[in-house]
Amino acid sequence: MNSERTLVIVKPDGVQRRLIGEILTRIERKGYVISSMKTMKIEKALAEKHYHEHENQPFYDDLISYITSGRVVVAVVTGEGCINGLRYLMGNTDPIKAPPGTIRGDFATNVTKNLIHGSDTLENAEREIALFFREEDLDI
Ligand code: DAT
Ligand code: MG
Repeated sequence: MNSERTLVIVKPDGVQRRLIGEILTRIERKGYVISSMKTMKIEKALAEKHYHEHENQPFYDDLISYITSGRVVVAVVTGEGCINGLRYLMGNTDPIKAPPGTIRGDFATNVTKNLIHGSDTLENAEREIALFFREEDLDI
């Protein structure tokens, strides 16, 4: 099985609640590698590109104002099957439906403040990684 890469964002409430370590520990414990990482505040234009597929959704404005509301951690995570594997670690988008043992199931109650982003497909992973990182900075 080929190694994959995916984009992870610890969202603003994850940073504010001091859950960066907890979340990254779970990703590493699973066996994935955090191969590039930075903290930043996402500007509105970048948030809109990242979430463009949701632009017609009723929750879009809340989503953009939330993801731009504070510092985040952005990371490229690599490993065998890590795109879907990370989605399992995250749990359902709505934390109420995310079982205990998942990041959202253990630490979140609110669908907007659901702590973590992980790419959902290979295409989106590559698209999102290119929004946040320069390829030459990943090639280490
Ligand atoms: P995910 O983050 O699990 O990939 P998504 O891509 O469908 O979920 O949606 C992106 C984000 O938008 C999600 O993390 C939180 C917000 N969101 C999704 N569905 C929502 C809803 N029904 N009400 C409010 N916010 C929602
Ligand atoms: Mg998504």
